[in-house]
Amino acid sequence: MTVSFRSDPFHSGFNAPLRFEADIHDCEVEGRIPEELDGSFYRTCIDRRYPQRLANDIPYNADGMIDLFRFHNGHVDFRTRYIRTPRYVAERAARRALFGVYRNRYTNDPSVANVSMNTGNTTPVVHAGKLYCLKESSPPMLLDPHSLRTFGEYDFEGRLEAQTFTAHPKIDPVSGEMIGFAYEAMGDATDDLALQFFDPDGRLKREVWLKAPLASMMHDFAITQQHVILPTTAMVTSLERLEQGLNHWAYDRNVPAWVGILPRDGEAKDIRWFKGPHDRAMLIHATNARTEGNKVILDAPVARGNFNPQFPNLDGSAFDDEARRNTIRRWTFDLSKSGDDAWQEEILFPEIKPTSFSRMDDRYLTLPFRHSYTLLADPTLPFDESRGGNLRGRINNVWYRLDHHSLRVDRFFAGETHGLHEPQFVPRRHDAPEGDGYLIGVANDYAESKSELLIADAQNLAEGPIARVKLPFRLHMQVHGWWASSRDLPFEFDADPDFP
Ligand code: V55
Ligand code: FE
Repeated sequence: MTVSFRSDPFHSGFNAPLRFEADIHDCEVEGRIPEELDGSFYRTCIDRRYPQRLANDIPYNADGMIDLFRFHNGHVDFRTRYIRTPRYVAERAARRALFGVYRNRYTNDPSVANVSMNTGNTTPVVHAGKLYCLKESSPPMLLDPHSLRTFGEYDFEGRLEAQTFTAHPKIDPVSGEMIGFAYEAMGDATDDLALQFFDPDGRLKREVWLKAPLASMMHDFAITQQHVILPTTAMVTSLERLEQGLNHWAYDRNVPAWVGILPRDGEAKDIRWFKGPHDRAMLIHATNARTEGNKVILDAPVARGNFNPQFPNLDGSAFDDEARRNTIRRWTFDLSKSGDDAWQEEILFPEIKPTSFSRMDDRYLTLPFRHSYTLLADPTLPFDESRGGNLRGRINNVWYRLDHHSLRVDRFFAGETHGLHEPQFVPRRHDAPEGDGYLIGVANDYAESKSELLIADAQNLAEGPIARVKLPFRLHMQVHGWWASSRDLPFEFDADPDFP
């Protein structure tokens, strides 16, 4: 069987798989990289090693790759590696795809019936010196944070009982603890949830089991200093769907959005489920939350309906492009009112329709904060179609800094042949005030078919990039990124003999 991606419209053009691994010592740079940038920028990406086995598979099921941009003394080294998941290893040995459609074990080749479906393709997270590459349907993949070598699937020294682990665990910047959760925690279509609490040294010290009101996608959650917030979505599944060989999720417009709130030191009986209207509560990523007295306040981009055309509507209706668009909302849950399971909603930036990508200065997670950073498509900004192709209006081309106090908006435009991935905020120093630092992230240059990492002054986005790290090839599609400063993750910059 030959390897060909020709019949695959998604994995073509700029999104064609890389299928190679690279090390670049001392990347080419335009402009000047601030010496304050000292640390590691990781990004997990999708990059199919083999053409998909079945036509109804989706990009979320592609193999995971991890990129590392390592900053020190104004220089940057780059490295990328496939994540050696058990699935990757099995397919590499067979020289073909053995796994079928997204999160559906009934569509896999019988030879891999007992092999993990983990792709690790969603988020890189560094905690207590360990690098995890996460997929919400599996345990973490553990990697060496320097060489990017894969150690394997990781169950926290046997302490993780849940079968899954979120792609979006949270690190409490005050205590250094990590909190994670699992949905479908006892396997496909189960309504079991588990919360995991880690000490600052990365040890899983407590797992709390709960029941969800329904088995639904729960891609992200939020924490405050006192509470854990667990939003369900109307993306539903069932064993019948899976047995029929269908995609894991369908969007059910009739399901209410439930949001569970539990004290961080609570037990299963302490959870309180709030109920919102399904039709305006598709939360994929949370920005930040805090507890003020009896109130829990959550800011997040939220859409009205199905967020991704790769998941069908359960009632067979056509995908609604308008309903997928987010607005930034503030949800206030009043814990003092018993018997009232609704919450208050305020739309902070009614004119702005961002993607669900939403980041902030992570040192202020759980705390009062001012700015968030988001990725958008702004079709009114120029795009040079003669050089970049017919992508005008179809790509994310701008980062916004949103001021959640003054409602002011600042914009970063990458250029008229460029698209952008999720931005990453990096503080100027570990003790700099909130928002004082850099916004960094990868851009696609569609004219050159190459990628670059852009660096902006987060307090002066309109000025454009202050430096560009130029790669001599294009990179793959990022899902999420992560910054680990050299204080949190020390490294020896020039010690690795594997660099050319
Ligand atoms: C998301 C992404 C995933 C996934 C489930 O953006 C949800 C949401 C890249 O994989 O498996
Ligand atoms: Fe995500």
